[in-house]
Amino acid sequence: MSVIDELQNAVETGNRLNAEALTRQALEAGEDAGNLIRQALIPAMAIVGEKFKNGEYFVPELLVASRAMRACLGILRPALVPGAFQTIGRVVIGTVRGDLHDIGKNLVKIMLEGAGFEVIDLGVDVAPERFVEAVRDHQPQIVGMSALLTTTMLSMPATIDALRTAALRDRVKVIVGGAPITDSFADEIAADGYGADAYAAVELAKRFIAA
Ligand code: B1M
Repeated sequence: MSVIDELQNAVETGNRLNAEALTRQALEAGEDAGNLIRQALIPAMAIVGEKFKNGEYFVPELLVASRAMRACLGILRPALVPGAFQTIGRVVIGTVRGDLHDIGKNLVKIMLEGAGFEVIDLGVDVAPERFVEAVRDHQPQIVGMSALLTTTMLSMPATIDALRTAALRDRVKVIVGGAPITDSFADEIAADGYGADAYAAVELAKRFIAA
């Protein structure tokens, strides 16, 4: 079994200590941090989701797998966010109201920081008013919203409305993402862009800053 397969398996089964050791081992062997995320960590969480859907896994298994994933991301982070850099723009990011999923959002945050953005992370379960307050306080060029539940994705238009009501909508570009989000949903709610993954989100953010 390759180290990638072993790492995927360790995260999938929630074996944090093994996952951490394999991540360090892979980095020491010269594996690229981004590849480890793409080829081992993200597929592991996709399988965990499938098993949960099929009734093979329950919430405790989701929790231990996500704990392992987060631990690996913590190890990979320095390799993805290299040293000091010139800040190219500011992003306020959060997982929307009612939603506690933050692994994807954290990945987007790390990749944005790696690309030179300053990121203000509002965390999870972020109410529309908190996004508005953060835009007032930090004056970002970009607001990023993440949602993983079909129920909470509706907090996205609510947040965009709140920005509009506060007369802040025109001052920021809004990027949305997360498993249930699609390009057409982004259009429907008049977001400025949809990131299918963390890499797409970074490309969009760079494009908005350059425009
Ligand atoms: Co939950 N969960 N969960 N969960 N969970 C899902 C989302 C689910 C699809 C599982 C399933 O049924 N197959 C399902 C949602 C069903 C639906 O809405 N249709 C579900 C459910 C039902 C629930 C609960 C309701 C379960 C319960 O309690 N009965 C509950 C809800 C809690 C809440 O939020 N209020 C719940 C709880 C949890 C845990 C807390 C146990 C845990 C989260 C831990 C954490 O995040 N700290 C958890 C997990 C781990 C998952 C799955 C298995 C994995 C999510 C994940 O981290 N994926 C998930 C199944 C799945 O998605 N396959 C599932 C890896 C991550 C890298 O991908 O977040 O999609 P993702 O991010 C991607 C892209 O989407 C994109 O970039 C990332 C990749 O590069 N992206 C963006 C994300 N945000 C972006 C923002 C952008 C751009 C791109 O721009 C700003």
